[in-house]
Amino acid sequence: MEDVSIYNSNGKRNGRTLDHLRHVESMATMPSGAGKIPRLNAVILEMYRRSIEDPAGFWSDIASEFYWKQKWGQEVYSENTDVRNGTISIEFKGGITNICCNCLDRNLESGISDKFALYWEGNEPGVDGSLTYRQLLERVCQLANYMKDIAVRKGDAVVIYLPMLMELPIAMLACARIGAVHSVVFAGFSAESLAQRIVDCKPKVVLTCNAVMRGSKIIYLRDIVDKALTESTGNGISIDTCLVFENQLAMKREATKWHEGRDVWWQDVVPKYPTTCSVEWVDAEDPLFLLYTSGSTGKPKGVLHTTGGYMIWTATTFKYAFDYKPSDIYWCTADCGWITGHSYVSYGPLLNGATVVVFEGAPNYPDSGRCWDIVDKYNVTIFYTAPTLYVTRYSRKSLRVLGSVGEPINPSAWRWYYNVVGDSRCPISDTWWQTETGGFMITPLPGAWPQKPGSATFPFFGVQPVIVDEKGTEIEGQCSGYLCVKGSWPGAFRTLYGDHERYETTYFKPFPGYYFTGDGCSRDKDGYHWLTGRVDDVINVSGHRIGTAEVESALVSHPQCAEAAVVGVEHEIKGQGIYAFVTLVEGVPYSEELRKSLVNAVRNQIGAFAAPDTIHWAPALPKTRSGKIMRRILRKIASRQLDELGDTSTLAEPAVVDQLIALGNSKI
Ligand code: 6R9
Repeated sequence: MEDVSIYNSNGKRNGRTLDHLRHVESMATMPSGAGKIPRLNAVILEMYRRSIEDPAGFWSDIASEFYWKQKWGQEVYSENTDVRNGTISIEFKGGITNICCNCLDRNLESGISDKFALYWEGNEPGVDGSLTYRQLLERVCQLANYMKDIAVRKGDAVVIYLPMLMELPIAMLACARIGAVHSVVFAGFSAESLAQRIVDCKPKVVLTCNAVMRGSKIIYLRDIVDKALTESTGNGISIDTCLVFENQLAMKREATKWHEGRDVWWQDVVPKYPTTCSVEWVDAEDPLFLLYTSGSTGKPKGVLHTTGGYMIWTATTFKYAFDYKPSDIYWCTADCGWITGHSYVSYGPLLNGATVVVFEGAPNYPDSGRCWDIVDKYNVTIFYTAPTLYVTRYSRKSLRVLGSVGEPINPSAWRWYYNVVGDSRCPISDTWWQTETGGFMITPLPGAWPQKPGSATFPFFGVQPVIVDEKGTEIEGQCSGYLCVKGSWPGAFRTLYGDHERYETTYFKPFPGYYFTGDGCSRDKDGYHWLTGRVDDVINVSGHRIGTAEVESALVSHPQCAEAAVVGVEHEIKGQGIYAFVTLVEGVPYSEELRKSLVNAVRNQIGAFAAPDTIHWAPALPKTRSGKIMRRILRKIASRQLDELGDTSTLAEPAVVDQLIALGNSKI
């Protein structure tokens, strides 16, 4: 291994040292418990080195394994000077391809047409289904043909509001096949949130189903869409077609409310279409999808991903971070309504020809052993979930690799996952990434280097994470600060839909020259990365990203709420819980009823998953003299770290703090 140098002659590239990997090299030559760490380390390190020193060559080689109608030009780079201060972005410029063709047609040609693409496990145990690669392609083509017939064209937006039925990945792939831009809205979002997204992206068609069972509860999705469409019409958006899948397990069509002329039963039209459909070839930089995510202001951001880079990124990260082998059975518990479901239920695994378990239900229904029953039933070998998933019981024999995502996993949870679930056999890939990054950014690669419980370890190929201080100066060695990324990577989002300025301000202005992640991070003496959570006003509840501003605006829309401030607090099960300080309109008394109605306002405007766990009545909020709410203090009060309130002297009315503490104690 001594022959492998991970540096160029001066140990630098473009002024950047590979210091954060220097120690890994030394570890690779160190005897470990199991003797020398395998040769793989050196191979991986060499790949990483090349990905940084020769990104064009590195990504071109990988991209060549995919189908391109026309190859990209000489350079995979493009100068994106206006946004990134000259930083290159990796775009496969000039390439023409289609991601659906790469997920399906290309894999079929490689001879896996009868391999299972999807195993579907319904809400009720015993209710299931499956599709081979060939069958999946046929379903996708039928829906694609239908959409073409109702004049959905390349570049048109399609909103998908579906639960985890097989029709959800089918719908995504069908859009991709015809060059339409899908925007999946998590089926837990309320009508108002759905309407907001519809108004923003103006889809040609909305795809949904009549209802779904979530645990023992029924949710009438079509009626939610109906309400959202009525609201959208009020905002000047008219949608001609709403395609409704009849989800018979939840509700028969006879019982479904209907908007004649607009609503169309999926089963009445789609199966009539041919099972082949030509591919719409798109430019590598043509948009693939929009996914709305929370930011630090009230309005959700339409994160836009394009085709070529995203395809290469999700495929490659999936393959390496999960050490994917063709015989694996892979299950990711995320819903396709979030980025994890886009990249690691649909695209990443299907691009690799993997067999994917799609689970409709809730992890604790009918009981908390459900997840492990599913692992056993399908012999799942790679299991990818959020640390807050409610899991008990014991190890499962089939498991080989475990993944974690969504929030920092604390060392004791890590050990539990490793020892109990993985039987101390399975490496854990703690994958740090974001909606914006398209795929994994910092993650262990199984077996490549020693793990540390709770650390996401090192960057994926091509990623250069940097930690900066308040002034934006890069800090070397052991340190903690703001996590940024230098340079670009293929899976990077390209803009915020309709608001490129916000894209620049949010991500590239805070620390000029870098992409700012919004996360805090520390690096230990061995160079391992430890994510410490968001440093902005975004909270992570059970792996769902929620902007405090969104919850606040839902609360203040309540006629009796004068002001609200929301912070995240540690929560045993959800990772973070939502803690809301609420000031009522003058003269309105506190009451349990009012508390409930405030929580309902959030449920109705965002969705049940964003409902506050605690409402803390606040006669007033602590503000600076310029009127800014001091969230730092509110966070301390919420987590009862009262001896850590810090300097309160800059407050306009310091007494407010004591009042809040007193009220918190009385637990109203
Ligand atoms: C993939 C996803 C992104 C935010 C991100 C960070 C947190 C995700 C993490 C993690 C620590 C991990 N996050 N993975 N924190 N360790 N392995 O979750 O995307 O919904 O956009 O959330 O989630 O705070 O900034 P998204």
